[in-house]
Amino acid sequence: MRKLILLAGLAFGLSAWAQQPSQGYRNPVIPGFHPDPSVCRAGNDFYLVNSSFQYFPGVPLYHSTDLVHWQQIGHCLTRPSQLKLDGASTWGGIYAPTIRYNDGVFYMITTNVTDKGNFLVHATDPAGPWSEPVWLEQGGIDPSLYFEDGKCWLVSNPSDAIYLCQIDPTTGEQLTPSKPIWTGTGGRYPEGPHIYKKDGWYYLLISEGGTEYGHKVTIARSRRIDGPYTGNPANPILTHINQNAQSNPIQGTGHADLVQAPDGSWWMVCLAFRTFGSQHHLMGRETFLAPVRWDKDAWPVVNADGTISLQMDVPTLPQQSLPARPERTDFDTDTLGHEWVYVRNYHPEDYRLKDGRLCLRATPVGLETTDDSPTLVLRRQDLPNFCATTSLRLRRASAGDEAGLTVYMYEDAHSDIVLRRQADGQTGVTLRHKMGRLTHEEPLATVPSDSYVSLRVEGTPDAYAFSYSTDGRTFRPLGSLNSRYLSTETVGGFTGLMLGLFATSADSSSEAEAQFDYFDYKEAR
Ligand code: 6LW
Repeated sequence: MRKLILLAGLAFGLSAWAQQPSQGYRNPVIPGFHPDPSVCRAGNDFYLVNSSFQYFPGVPLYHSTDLVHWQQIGHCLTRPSQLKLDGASTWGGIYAPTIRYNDGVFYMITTNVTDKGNFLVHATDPAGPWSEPVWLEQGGIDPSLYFEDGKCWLVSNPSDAIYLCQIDPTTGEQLTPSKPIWTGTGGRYPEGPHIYKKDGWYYLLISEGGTEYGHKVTIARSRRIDGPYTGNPANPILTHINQNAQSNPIQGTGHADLVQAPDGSWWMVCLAFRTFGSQHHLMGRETFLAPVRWDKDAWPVVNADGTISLQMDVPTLPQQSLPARPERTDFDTDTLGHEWVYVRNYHPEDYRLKDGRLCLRATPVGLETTDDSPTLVLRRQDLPNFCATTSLRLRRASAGDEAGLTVYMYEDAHSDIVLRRQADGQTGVTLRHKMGRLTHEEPLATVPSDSYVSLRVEGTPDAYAFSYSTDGRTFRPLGSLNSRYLSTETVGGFTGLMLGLFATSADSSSEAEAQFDYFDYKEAR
């Protein structure tokens, strides 16, 4: 009997050991507005890029060794000669990029819908510098590259099909006619194609259904790169449009890319959005990770049932956590971190870091115009619950000059806490909401001119609450906004909410400058 108990104990112990909780991870792996992820591997390192639309620099670039923890190492498009964003809005500028590594060279290919369409840049060091654009002939969006035997193939979607051609990636010259190779399984907008080769098959991964709630990932294969391609009978391989994901807070799963780790395991990165309460989302499309089972000669299976979750209890590569992000930006460095971006073709001369302050020159370009680039520097909202605070003063301001803190989706959708110089020399603080043709402003409160005033926004999935303080301790409420009014479901667009610091002048003769002492951004619970 004792032996039996011992044996049973051993069996229990062994099975508990076999079911050791894996390291697991949380999705999204890159939170906040990070759509259209594409990933490649070089040795033990993974690199990932996202689309960036109207923002400069363009195409954020991340590095990881475990696919779970990603650190931004820069952007691919950092010079005006690589990125023209005249008039670009949330539907303009840079669409889905692809990153590939071949023979010691990194390639990033993308579309600037506001410029001449598809182009690639290349670099030997992914941290840059990246080359000048090499413009390509084949149109459509979501270009991707596939390299084999010294040849370089390009796929994109010039019409409602995926087209393939061979190119010279150095000159951009198209070497073969564009050929349609697959239209997908009938979902609208077949897009986001990537080609991989495995077990003698060419696999063509695409997305269909549009980048909203009906999004899905499908796959086809062929023995020849130019087809004919046969769809997987089990398509879609990832979607949340089905019953098994109807209550999942993650929706819109699509636009995926596959990568194989050094240990042979396969992984998928994709975009999706996190819905809150009444089915709205605020932080744009984010980057998610899923394990993929891909047996020899078989079709790939994403996370067993083609859905993903916030908490992923699966084995991962050995995880390397990153240092915690500082909550305070003191502006005591020579340059801003990679997380800060500008809108359109920005004017570097309007931004100065000096004596621990970020100084913004007020110009007559308002936040609501697409004609030019306002003095506005932003970072992504990547926490559902946060508190952001800044402290600023207006210098040399005339009547109507203003500066402040904005919760910004794009020029037609933002809420701003504004510090404004009045005609009588006093300074007012107010809250202004801009929703398309509707502008609403709360009554002004008066604050001391020339001294620092703290402005704060606290965000939850339901509301943004705005307040100010003249002593940095006691905050007085200015008002709040139901977050739904700034959500993608309400205002549309391809981007997500950003937190921005801005300065605008009433006329071009103004010499006003806003001096920001710090920017705090912390998780609130
Ligand atoms: C992108 C397309 C898409 O180019 O949305 O989600 C477009 N997929 O593939 C803009 O991000």
